[in-house]
Amino acid sequence: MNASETLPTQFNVATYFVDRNLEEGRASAPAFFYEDRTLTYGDVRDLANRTGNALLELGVEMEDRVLMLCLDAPEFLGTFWGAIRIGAVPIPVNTLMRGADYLYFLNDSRARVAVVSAPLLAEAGPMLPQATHLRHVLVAGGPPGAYLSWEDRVAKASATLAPASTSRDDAAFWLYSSGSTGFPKGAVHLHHDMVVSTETYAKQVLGLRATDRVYSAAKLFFAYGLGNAGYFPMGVGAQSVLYPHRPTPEGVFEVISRHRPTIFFGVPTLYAAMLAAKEPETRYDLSSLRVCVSAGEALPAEIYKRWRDRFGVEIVDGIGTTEILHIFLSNRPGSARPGSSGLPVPGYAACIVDDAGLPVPRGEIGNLRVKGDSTMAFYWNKHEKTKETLFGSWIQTGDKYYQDEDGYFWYCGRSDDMLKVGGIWVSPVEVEATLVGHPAVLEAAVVGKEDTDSLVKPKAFVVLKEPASAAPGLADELKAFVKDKIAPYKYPRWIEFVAELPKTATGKIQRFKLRD
Ligand code: 3UK
Repeated sequence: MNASETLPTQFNVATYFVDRNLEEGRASAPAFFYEDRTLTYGDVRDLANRTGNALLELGVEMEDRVLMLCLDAPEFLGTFWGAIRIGAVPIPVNTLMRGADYLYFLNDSRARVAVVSAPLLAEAGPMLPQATHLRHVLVAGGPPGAYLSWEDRVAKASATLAPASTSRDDAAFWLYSSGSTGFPKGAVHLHHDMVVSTETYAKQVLGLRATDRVYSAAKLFFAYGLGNAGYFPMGVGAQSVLYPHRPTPEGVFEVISRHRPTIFFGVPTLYAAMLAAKEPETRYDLSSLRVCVSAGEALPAEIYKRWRDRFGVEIVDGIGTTEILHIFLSNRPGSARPGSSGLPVPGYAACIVDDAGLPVPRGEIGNLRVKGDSTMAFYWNKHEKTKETLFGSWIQTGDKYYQDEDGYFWYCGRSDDMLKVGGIWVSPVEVEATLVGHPAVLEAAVVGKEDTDSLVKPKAFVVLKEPASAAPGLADELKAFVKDKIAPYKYPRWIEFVAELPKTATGKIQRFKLRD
């Protein structure tokens, strides 16, 4: 699908996802369930317009960035759509990160305004005064402290707001993506991108329609969750369940039983943890589900089979990236090939190339390249990374794949050292650098190791400064040390003490030698 053939040149994507629902008569139809509240499509429109006006009153102009450190809550919806409506550029960021990460996002994006959910102020608060371009902070859902109250500002602002005259190719929002080395990269997405993902994957693979009710365990700040629970349902007038808490297996089972969604979106690690829960089928009712979706990392065939046998519903695995916005290779409900990533989503093309960019023979492993009109325009301020990633209409994902004789795509690992842990990026380099900050550690190397569910978790090989006098319990101390210093989900689940690390002649750690 090419947006230039279907969308007008002047196009504000907030009208497509917000206003169209009202034009189609859904003003009082439920759109979001949040805690004990129901937000109708009319409520969402008002929330977006009021937030947009509140941002305008703070001096936010077209193209200004607005950083969003938001839980899955009304402030996310209001800020995301309100900012887009005025032609500003919202940047939802991962709420599981640390203060230093937030300072980087603020300064790299030069955000003028930040909207922060109150519970996240404890981590981000100390960094806010150091952000060079930040003028105002709005705090939602709790005491604003030294900052402005999002609720106050939004309540006082007008609910009438004409959309800014953006073009379909203006920047609409950014999403940050981590790499193995260097700082995260801001993927710049345009006004037409969300339309493309909705018209292709959501409608043509999932068959999403107004009678669906979705629940995504992956939060809205991930590209995956943003589509699943944010703009996909709005694209068809469906309903979405927002859950601002940590998606533990029990919590997720409870949400599904209580809200009875028709589609559930998870990641393989969560499906494995839900399968390990104690007799969930006797305590929870999953009968509302017509399909489950998995992405973020490859879904092992074993988990697919166990889930289907246990709950009688299929998990449809598909691969997406932050840069392509959503899923571009996917299995189809009813005809999955377990363990594979399926076939290209209608509207996308995929090919496998060697390191020179030439197609490899069918069945051989190579680099995955994808063509589709939801792909980012570029990485903000990262020209070299952009050139290494985009090739005209094609983007190289960094994944190794092969295609079988029937055309199905099979994931074979990354071409860099990056790990996907519970569907979230972990850079071995960052974990190693953190471990080396501990006084007992001389050197460290981090690689992915499969757990009992065939899902990858970080494992650290550590060389100690004084191995002979290592304290008992040092491995646990090192795990706690990493959890305390960087985002906790990155900590090594196993630590093995070794006398030395395998290295190249130039002293570079050979992680591949540690992988088995
Ligand atoms: C890996 C997969 C095998 C792969 C995402 C759905 O995960 C998403 O985006 P990210 O930018 O990560 C992208 C990378 O994750 N990956 C994702 N899904 C699969 N590997 N099988 C899969 N099914 O390495 C890819 O390059 O965090 C997922 C929708 C939108 C997304 N952004």
